[in-house]
Amino acid sequence: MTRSERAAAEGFMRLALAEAAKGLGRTSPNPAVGAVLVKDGRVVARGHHARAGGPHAEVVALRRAGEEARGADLYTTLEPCSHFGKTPPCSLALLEAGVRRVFVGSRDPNLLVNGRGIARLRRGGVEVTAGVLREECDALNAHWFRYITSGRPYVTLKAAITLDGKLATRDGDARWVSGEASRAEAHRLRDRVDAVLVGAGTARADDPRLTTRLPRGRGRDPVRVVLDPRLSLPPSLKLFHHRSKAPTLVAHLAGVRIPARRLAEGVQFLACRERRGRIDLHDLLDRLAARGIAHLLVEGGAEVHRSFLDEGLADRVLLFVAPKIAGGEARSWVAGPSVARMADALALEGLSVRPLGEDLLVTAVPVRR
Ligand code: AOF
Ligand code: ZN
Repeated sequence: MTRSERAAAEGFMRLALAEAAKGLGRTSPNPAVGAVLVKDGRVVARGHHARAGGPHAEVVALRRAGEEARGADLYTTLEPCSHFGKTPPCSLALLEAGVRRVFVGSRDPNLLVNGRGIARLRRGGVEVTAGVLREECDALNAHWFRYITSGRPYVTLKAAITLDGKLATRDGDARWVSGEASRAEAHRLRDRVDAVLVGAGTARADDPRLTTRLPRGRGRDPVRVVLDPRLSLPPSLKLFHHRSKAPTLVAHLAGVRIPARRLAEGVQFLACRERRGRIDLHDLLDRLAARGIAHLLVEGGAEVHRSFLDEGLADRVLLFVAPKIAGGEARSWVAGPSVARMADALALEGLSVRPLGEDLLVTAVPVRR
């Protein structure tokens, strides 16, 4: 490809990425995928994958294009599939429709596909260019790549903190640490993940709803998960009552008896294995994955963040840092004892920072040891 051809391909792939983003938080356990069909430099159809079990992005675009698809180029954020799953293979549909060239963003790591979609297209005489805006396409589905290759959800730890790393004041006051722009972003985040989790301490202290509140009632609620190992939380909490289409899952230790009256509340109970007196997070994540949860947002508190970090189960950390200093013995966002030597501190990489209103949004990835 010449430089100008690559620039043009990237332009169309950006449109496909925008299509794909429409599905974020709605397609699990499937990826968010977008596709654009182009003929003579003009977009003839767009499509995205809207929900698991529904038609794939490529097929949505093909249907919309009709006869116009013949001789057109397809730009898709993920390699077209080659398997008969809930729907027939997209690579065959593309061949039948007479698409001329295919531009692919991410390679599909799903063992059912994994290069076979591209190979099938090439065998059928279609020219395939792979890896167009690969980084952006991979980033859009980072959660799904983790899920499909390891069978456990991708975990994002989120906290709103002061400049000195505190979650709240000495008295536990946290209203509010971050500004309005950060809080709005936190709701956009809930809209895009499959589930949100908090520990019992946070559920008790903050009584959160964990729903998505976006302007004009847009957005959808994630599944709500609360860690309540011994079922000691009061049933009056909003989590257990506040109406949502999304269920609330109460993770508890296997063997703890569920009082009959609690079964009537409409929440679901998840019996988990015990590890050192606590809920075994590996077991919990397996159970969430089995329910099709590919992206889990952990919203605290400090003990829970600590446990996910200690277990090596945090894939990404998102910190909303507010220009405030709480000082003294107020709680840090990560509980537990400090390391003795700085050389032993938990290291993170891939640090990025962006301003959000008066705050900063800091993103980083824990280094795997
Ligand atoms: C999607 N949407 O747009 C594309 C996917 O069970 P199925 O038939 O829906 O197949 C799901 C797999 O298909 C998925 O894991 C991924 O490997 C591949 N591509 N999936 O849900 C799409 N293009
Ligand atoms: Zn497909």
